[in-house]
Amino acid sequence: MGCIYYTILSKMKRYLTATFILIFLSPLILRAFYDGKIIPSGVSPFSSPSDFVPQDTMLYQGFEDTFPPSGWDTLEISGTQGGPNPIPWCKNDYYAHTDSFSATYGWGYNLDGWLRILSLDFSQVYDIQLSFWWISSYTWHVYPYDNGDLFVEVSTDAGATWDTLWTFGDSVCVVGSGVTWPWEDWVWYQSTLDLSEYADMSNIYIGFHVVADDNADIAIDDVVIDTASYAVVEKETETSPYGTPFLVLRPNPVITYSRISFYLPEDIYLRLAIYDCTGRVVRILKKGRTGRGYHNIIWDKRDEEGKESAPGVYFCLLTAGPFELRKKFIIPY
Ligand SMILES: [Ca+2]
Ligand SMILES: [Ca+2]
Repeated sequence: MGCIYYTILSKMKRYLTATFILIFLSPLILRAFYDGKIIPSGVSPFSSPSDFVPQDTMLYQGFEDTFPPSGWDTLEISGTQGGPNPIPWCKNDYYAHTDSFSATYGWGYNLDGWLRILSLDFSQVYDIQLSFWWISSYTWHVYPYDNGDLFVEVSTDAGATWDTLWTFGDSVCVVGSGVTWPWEDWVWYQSTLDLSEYADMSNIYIGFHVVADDNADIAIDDVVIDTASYAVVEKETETSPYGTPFLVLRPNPVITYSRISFYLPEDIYLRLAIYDCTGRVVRILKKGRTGRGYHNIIWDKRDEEGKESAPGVYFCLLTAGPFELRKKFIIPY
């Protein structure tokens, strides 16, 4: 009798064990063999999620707190103060556009002074817009005098060389009835500059640069950098319902190369890139305006330097306007 009970219990145990394996472990087993390759445990896609957090405003500065603000500096090449307001760039309450303070640069002689934003990281963003408010005197900077300018300049080599993107304008209008000047003395203006050409780059410097002699005070306030980012959405689309984009990567696992195919329902700005499992960009395959329809790109496992990518888990990410598509793939050992 005891023997029978033992046999039944033993069978039940085995049955229960098998049931346990089927119910609890099968999703894990299936997942492990997903894509035909065991995924190393503990590898989480995009282990640096902050790299991929959607970001609309990368920077806002109203000059209300510490000066220079954290991540900014001032650089005075030359200059002699002319009036009551100090040089170089500092925080003052004379000309605030919003709240109490702005960044100001007093008038003077032989002026060459910078207020710089240091080391901006545009490597994960696109559609970069810099906007800022500025105020000064048309009379002293343009007409009838032409005693100086404010420039906005951008450096991609940590301040060694600069591209001038903007100045507040030196065009002279005929002053008279019915003719307005391009800008007025001591009126706040907002200017917006497109910095999208610096997308995918890091360590970008932006300089507000005064070059002047016997000029007028200059102030800036409410500096904003707006971007669109390559936010990852949990979405993998294999099928191609017409009117929605899709992304396919075959073969996967990638042995020697893979063909990346995608469909765009409209003519759109896109970025197609390969990332490793830490979120690092391995290779940017395509960037720029791309026509509606089907596209194919062959990827040869190589990174930007031409080096073959190591075995592991990777992602192909397509960002196109409102669409973000992601494909996980593997380079096997
Ligand atoms: Ca302010
Ligand atoms: Ca000028």
